[in-house]
Amino acid sequence: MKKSLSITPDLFAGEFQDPWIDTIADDAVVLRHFALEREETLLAAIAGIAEKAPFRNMRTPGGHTMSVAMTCCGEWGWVTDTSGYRYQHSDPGSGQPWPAMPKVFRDLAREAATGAGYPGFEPDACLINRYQPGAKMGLHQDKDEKDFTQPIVSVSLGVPATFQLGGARRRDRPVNTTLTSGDVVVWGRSARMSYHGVLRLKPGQHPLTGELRYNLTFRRAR
Ligand code: MD6
Ligand code: FE
Repeated sequence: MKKSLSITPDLFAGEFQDPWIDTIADDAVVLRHFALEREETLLAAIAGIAEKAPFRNMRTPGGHTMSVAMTCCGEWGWVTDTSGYRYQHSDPGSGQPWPAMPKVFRDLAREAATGAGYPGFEPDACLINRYQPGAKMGLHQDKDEKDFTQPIVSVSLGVPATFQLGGARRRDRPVNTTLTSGDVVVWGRSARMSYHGVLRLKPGQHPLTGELRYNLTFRRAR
């Protein structure tokens, strides 16, 4: 806690906390600024992964090319092509196993999950999303995992984006929240199957990522 000079009463002692927690829905929280001190380390790790497994714009089963570029690390990588969505051990681009999940990633995911009430989270999959201005992620559910009792931990880096969190039905009206660099979303339990998406990225600048936004999504796939 900050020390205050005795001539000014410390009226606000304890009221300004960083990081802090915002609850955006039942069983869905944003740990604001939780990863802020690790931004540079995380971005360096992303660059290392992308050297081995480059970002690519994958195809959806419907035949569209996603505006968000993706790569993966960890035991399981999430992929999509015209035959569907799935988790697989290898990068379809190279045929090689996905790069290992860096310790800085695993530690962050576990600490964030613990902070949100999910101790013992051990992700085996990390999807890395890269948004350029204009990129977006339509409303979807994350349902390709095996065990829906496991939470999802999602880390935002770079340019801010508007995240939409709806309900269990696509038509449920979403709530919008702005995610800035270092914010970590953790959800599970009753929110685990909620529809969610990211609005078109607005032009912006971040000192470490330029015009880009990155998102790390940690999951237990199997
Ligand atoms: C993104 N996130 O923030 C996309 N999914 O770029 C997701 O699709 C997501 O943030 C499940 C849980 C948290 C998420
Ligand atoms: Fe998702």
